[in-house]
Amino acid sequence: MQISDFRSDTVTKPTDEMREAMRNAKVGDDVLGDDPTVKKLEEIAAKKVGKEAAIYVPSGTMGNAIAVKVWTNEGEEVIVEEKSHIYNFESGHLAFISRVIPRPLPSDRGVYDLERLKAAVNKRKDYHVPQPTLITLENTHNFWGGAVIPLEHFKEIREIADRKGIRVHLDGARIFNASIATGIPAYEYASYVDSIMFCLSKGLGAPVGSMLAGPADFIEKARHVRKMLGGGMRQVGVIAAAGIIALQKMVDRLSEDHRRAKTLAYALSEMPGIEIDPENIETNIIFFKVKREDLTAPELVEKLKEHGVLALSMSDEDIRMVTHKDVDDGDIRHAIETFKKILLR
Ligand code: TLP
Repeated sequence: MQISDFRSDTVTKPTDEMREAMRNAKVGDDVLGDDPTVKKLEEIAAKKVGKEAAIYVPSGTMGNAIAVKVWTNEGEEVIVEEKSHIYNFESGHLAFISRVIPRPLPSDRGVYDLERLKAAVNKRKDYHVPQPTLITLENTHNFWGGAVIPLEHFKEIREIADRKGIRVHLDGARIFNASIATGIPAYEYASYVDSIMFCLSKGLGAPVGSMLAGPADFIEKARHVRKMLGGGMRQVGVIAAAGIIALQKMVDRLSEDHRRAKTLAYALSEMPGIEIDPENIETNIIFFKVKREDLTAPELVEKLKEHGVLALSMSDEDIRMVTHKDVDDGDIRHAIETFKKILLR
């Protein structure tokens, strides 16, 4: 049976070129600072996003957790978007590791309401009141269906943060999807934030790892926190080698994933009992609602699976499908035909 896996872009397998680079990677003990492949990856990554330095971390979650830990003191407030990954889907590290108070704010597709944001930032200086010291942003925004945050919004947030002297951290797990969708280089988005985390192991196809980039002294502190969290790895050039290929060779092809997501979204918009606005699909993530008497989202996911189409149900009504390098036009046709079989009966 043909298996078409739309659960996430994290399911992508390393390319042959990556495996070859991994086999031949020059390695050393990275905790002692002498893995040349990791050093090279960190230099390339910092340059890509226009920051002084970068550090290789095992996961996006660890990258975000380190950033919050370095920028904040316990008891301070961190502003998060209410559907953001850092707030909802990272096992509560804001509270557990950094001991900060998340202040969730509503948004329009990941774009904060500026008045609400200003009010949250301009808190009364009073010893009763926890003070915000960090604003977080997510681009593209996962649970807003891969929405791209406009560059203009980055400028507005920078201004608000600067007026109060507070930091901005970008969860840019899929920053290159945003960049390919808009033509705006990743370093331009990153120029408005103090730190950025981005993933190598999602659409870019590397097997493991994310990068955290920012000012050199921030990255020095990040090295200490990474070690504390058990993220210091030894001959890790073996996987960093795949990360280098991810950054150098796998960015431009993301446009194919975006095209396929659009095709799938338009087809879904014509199915009975499926709610989706295909115009909103800007990158590689599709969320849609199942509004049928006879079928919940988890039940539909089960039926899809019987035909080899894998998707994730996110609630009783919501399904997420993600396109990536390991699903091609044939997989899109397979998915559309399967939806028809199930829904047009
Ligand atoms: N996202 C995963 C799941 O956790 C949902 C996925 O399949 O999309 N920021 C954003 C915006 C993310 O989407 C993710 C992972 C992370 C951070 C965390 O990255 P990892 O999984 O490497 O810890």
